Amino acid sequence: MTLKLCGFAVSNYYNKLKIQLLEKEVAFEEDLVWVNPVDPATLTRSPMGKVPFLDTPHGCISESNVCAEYIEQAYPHHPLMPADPFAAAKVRELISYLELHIELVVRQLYPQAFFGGKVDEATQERVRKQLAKGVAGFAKLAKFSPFVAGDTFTLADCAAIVHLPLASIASKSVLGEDLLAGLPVKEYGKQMAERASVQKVNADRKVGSEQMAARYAQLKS
Ligand SMILES: N[C@@H](CCC(=O)N[C@@H](CS)C(=O)NCC(=O)O)C(=O)O
Repeated sequence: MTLKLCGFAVSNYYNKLKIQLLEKEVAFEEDLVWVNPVDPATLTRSPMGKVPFLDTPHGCISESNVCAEYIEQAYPHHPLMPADPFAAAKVRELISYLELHIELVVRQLYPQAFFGGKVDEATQERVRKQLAKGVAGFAKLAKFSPFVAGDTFTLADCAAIVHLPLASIASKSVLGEDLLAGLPVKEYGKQMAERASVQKVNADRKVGSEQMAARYAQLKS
């Protein structure tokens, strides 16, 4: 059985793993799994009903960072984690900052930024403060020289290229201010878009957005 990446192509966490698999040239299939609402059968594969998850010959694995570490260990060719323990910890640190202190914070704005909803003022103000703090912390660690962790493409780039542009767009559109403006998000995005893996993910995301819109229209009717 081939490794299956499960989820949908609009999800940033899904695309993080997809870029990793493409960069490492690991053979994989994609299994389209939606959330909101979650099919009860999905809970047997990903107990929190979240995507992405991996369906491996040994069973399913959820949580994208656990999946990413599994992929690195199970497919050690084209490593995206440094062999040196300290350097590897610095890559994990960058991913944690990106996800805990930027993505999870700004995610609270997504209903208004991307789904036609409204985020109340109190939430906006809370996000503004937390996001400013998270971005300042990440800025102290990120190198962008040219990659997030230094001169080598790592797992931190798989995360940064999917999370940073989204955070920047959501911040600008909901808070009226791009709190990531001090980071070279555009330049970095352009440079990463030269990679075949990122081009594929971006093209598939467009198709995925159309599928998602059609699905919501169907659910409403
Ligand atoms: N910590 C999770 C976050 C994944 C996540 O939030 N996925 C979103 C799609 S981008 C999802 O499944 N949302 C549905 C839900 O939270 O119920 C991971 O790293 O895999």
